[in-house]
Amino acid sequence: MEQVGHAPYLMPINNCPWERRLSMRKLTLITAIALPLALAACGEKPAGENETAAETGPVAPAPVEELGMVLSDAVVRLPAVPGRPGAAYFTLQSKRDTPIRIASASVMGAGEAELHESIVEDGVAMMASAGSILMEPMETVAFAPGGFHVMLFDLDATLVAGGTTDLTVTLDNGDKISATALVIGPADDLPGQDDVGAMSMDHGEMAH
Ligand SMILES: [Cu+2]
Repeated sequence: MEQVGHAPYLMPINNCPWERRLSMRKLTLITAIALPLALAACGEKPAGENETAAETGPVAPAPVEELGMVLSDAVVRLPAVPGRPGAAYFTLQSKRDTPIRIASASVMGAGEAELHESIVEDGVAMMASAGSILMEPMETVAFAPGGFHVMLFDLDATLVAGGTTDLTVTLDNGDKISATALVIGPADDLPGQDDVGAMSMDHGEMAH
């Protein structure tokens, strides 16, 4: 039986410069998103949330539902320094009535991809391999800055900001769910991120 859970290595988050920067940017990002939502909630634009969000940043590709799973908000963020790793984020919703595990993820144009989790140990932000990630029936798991993310290595030149690529999530039973991922630059905001960060952290404790 394959061991799951955290791999025995940790790296300082400053090996992951976009993560460190993103944690500082999160407040700015939340403010930028909360404001238009608050305005929309005032009744100014009854059904215009998506349009409002689109005006402030890139538009997330449509969700894909396959095999009882809904994959949405797939984004690939390019590194600030070419040659360094990039990161991928997405939201996966299970509509299954049995638990499943996310075993791996891959991105077209990235030579390698690892499931990582940002954590804080002794007050220091670190990241570690996330192993395989349990999804309970009907659970939604967000891969977002500050929590789970996919680290992408060996990015090729086909990945350019403003373009798209394919992101595939593989479950532990071999099922694969693919969606179009938006490629954004290192300084671009993630589209559609009004529920990121802290809320994804409760999936972090894997009792193994
Ligand atoms: Cu990482």
